[in-house]
Amino acid sequence: MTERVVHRICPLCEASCNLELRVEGDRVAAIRGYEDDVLSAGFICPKGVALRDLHEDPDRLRAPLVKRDGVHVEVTWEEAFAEVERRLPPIQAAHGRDAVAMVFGNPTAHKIGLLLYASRLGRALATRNVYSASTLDQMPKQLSSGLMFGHWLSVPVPDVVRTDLLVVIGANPVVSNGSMWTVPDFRGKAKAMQARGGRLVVVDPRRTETAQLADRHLFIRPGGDAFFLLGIVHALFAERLVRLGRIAPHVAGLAELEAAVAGFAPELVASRCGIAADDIRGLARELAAAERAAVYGRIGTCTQAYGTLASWLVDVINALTGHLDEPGGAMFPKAPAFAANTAGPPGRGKGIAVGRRRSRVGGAPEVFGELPMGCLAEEIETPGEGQIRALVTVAGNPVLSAPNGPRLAAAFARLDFMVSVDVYLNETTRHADVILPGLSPLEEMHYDVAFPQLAWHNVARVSPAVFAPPAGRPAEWEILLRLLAIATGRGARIDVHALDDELARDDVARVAGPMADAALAAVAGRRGPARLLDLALRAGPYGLTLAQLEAAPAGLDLGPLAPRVPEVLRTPSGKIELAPPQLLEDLARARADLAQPAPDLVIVGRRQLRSNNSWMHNLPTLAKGPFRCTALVHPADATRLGLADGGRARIAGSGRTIDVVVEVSDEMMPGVVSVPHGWGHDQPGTRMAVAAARPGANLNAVLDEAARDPLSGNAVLGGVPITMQAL
Ligand SMILES: Nc1nc2c(c(=O)[nH]1)N[C@H]1C(S)=C(S)[C@@H](COP(=O)(O)OP(=O)(O)OC[C@H]3O[C@@H](n4cnc5c(=O)[nH]c(N)nc54)[C@H](O)[C@@H]3O)O[C@H]1N2
Ligand SMILES: Nc1nc2c(c(=O)[nH]1)N[C@H]1C(S)=C(S)[C@@H](COP(=O)(O)OP(=O)(O)OC[C@H]3O[C@@H](n4cnc5c(=O)[nH]c(N)nc54)[C@H](O)[C@@H]3O)O[C@H]1N2
Ligand code: SF4
Ligand SMILES: [Mo]
Repeated sequence: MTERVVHRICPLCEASCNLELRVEGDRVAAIRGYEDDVLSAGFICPKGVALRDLHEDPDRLRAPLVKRDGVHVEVTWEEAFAEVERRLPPIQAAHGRDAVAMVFGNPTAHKIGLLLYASRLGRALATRNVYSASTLDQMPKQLSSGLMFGHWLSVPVPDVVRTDLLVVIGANPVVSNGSMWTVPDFRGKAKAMQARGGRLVVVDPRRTETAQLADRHLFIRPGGDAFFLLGIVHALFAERLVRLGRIAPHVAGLAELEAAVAGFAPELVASRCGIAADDIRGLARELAAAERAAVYGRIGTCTQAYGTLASWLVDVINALTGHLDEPGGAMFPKAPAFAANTAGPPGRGKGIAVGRRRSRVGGAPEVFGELPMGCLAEEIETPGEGQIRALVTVAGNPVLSAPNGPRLAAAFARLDFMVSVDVYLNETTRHADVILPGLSPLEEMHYDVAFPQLAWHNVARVSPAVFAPPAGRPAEWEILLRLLAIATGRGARIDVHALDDELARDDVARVAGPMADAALAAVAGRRGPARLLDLALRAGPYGLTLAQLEAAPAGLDLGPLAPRVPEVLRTPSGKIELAPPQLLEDLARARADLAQPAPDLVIVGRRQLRSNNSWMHNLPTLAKGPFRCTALVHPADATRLGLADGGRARIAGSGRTIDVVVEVSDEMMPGVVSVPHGWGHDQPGTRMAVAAARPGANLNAVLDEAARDPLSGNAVLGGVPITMQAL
């Protein structure tokens, strides 16, 4: 048997670790971290090891399924596409383009074929009904970054290897391995910071794994972040601690900002956020005094009613304390390809637009081309012009990942047609009439389109496929192109490679004009995502080629993060907008809410090392060990409510209930319960034997799909009032 060692970037989370695989014949014998990698330097987590389980999982779909008489049966690819062609175009013809909706899930962001080609399909469908995990996740951060810096992905990240003070709010990177921040081995980097005298401060309603590593942990009342951060901004102004430093000439709105935070002194916000005024002032002074410091906020600061305000204030504080765009502060990575903030004339741009259209039923504004996931069910259920009658899902499981999943499941069941590009028959895809499975990640090349734009260090890395795809199996980009051909009336039998040539030619002609032929000739011999990548690398800020990346399996080191203001900006003013009018207006909502008393009991989410949202509970190496879908309850709450450790309890919220196992823990802030999301694998008609053996409960069943941050449309997933009683 031939044995070989190959390298492959892990597609499972944003850390993007490069892994070393020992391969024997057509089997993976072992997986470990690749020590020479320029970004991840040997780091790996249990999910990376589980890539082998994923590759081998007998439940992972390898052939398309079509639902016949309520049961999913295997069919050929021709039959599957013929079924789509028989059913989708008539719905478009009878009811218009908006009658077909698209849902993109999290893995779309991790696979170049899905990301580049699902957006092609979305454009071709030309529907207003586009939904994604972004409005369950980071849309507030993208919106605040867009308003401040001019582009949706111009998001500053902590320069962790040079900072002396890192404040982490609503994130648990020791477990999640970082998000909107590509930072493999966060723990090692945090410890190195502490070893050189730096401090880690964590603000979280749970004493998380990251908080346990911290020099200081502050409990915060869920949903209180905007108030806490406003208190810091107020203190910075009131105590004359503001110093913009080098970016001063590039900043607009300082006076407006100072006026707008007038009513938010630390003493006034303290009870709303659950953090004492002295602690707020103390942190403001510490940040202002630190030579190098960065504030980082993540999903806890986004998935709440003031997500956009909180996301904005994080970067406002970085700017006011002289730490934005400075080494050791919050900096903008410079990606080798696909980054809008390296394209076009530097320093100024069109900025972003929101609300170009509104959702039909709820009137929610479009943000970054999408409508809030919380609007999807009502758009399917409500009759009238523009009602959704057909759905295309790509790598998404909203029945478990979106608030009020049960309502979504019922809505999916009444669609005229649903097609899912997905690798499992799960809680969402069981409603699909056709399921089209992609390849195993190990059978595809890999390049991270988004994450080099968010990485702790500038790098360029690509991985070739580890195994050749099985004969007759299309790649996901080919599946998506065939769907595109069906949706645009060109038929299921189209030559997808000719179509790909045509689309690539159109793209290049748009950006390269008369140089298009030369640009295409340079990448002749490439097709699909690899061609688009080669074109993007060549047009990128380092002028690289795909061949150069292929020749460097450990990656190309493009250097530490470097200051980019003003070149990175794409705002119409050419300035960093510290006080966007939409955000100042939204402060009125916060002001009116200042006196809101804390509910008796609220629920928040929790990520776990051996889990990945809703879809990796079927992999044996991850699923083994103690049952993890537990509700963490503070001892005082447990006593008050008569809950016993290990006992069962019923959680009621938003008019629905789930039953959970209680784990009494003083990690929790009193009055806050923590339950992981992505569980609830007890639906009939799914095919995930390992997950079904220990299904857990769906946290999102007790959350409210109508609760949103009105600016970004992002779902409120934390701080939701619940009641709990022993069973
Ligand atoms: N209450 C609560 N809810 C949450 C969160 C929370 O913190 N609390 N977090 C939210 C966040 S941040 C996110 S990102 C979402 C995630 O929610 P989703 O976007 O729904 O993503 P996953 O749950 O990861 O489900 C991934 C889907 O993609 C499929 N899949 C896996 N690999 C592939 C592949 O290679 N190709 C294809 N085509 N399909 C694949 C899986 O089978 C599954 O159906 O959940 C959100 N929901
Ligand atoms: N192992 C593992 N890794 C993952 C994932 C996974 O499911 N498993 N999911 C991936 C995905 S899709 C994402 S988006 C990232 C997310 O990455 P992180 O943002 O690091 O996500 P969490 O670990 O959920 O951390 C969120 C923290 O916010 C806290 N919190 C809840 N409500 C509030 C609040 O109102 N204010 C504050 N300040 N804190 C609050 C929670 O207690 C929790 O500790 O992780 C990714 N990585
Ligand atoms: S940290 Fe993320 S990228 Fe790294 S091995 Fe684990 S899942 Fe894969
Ligand atoms: Mo996410």
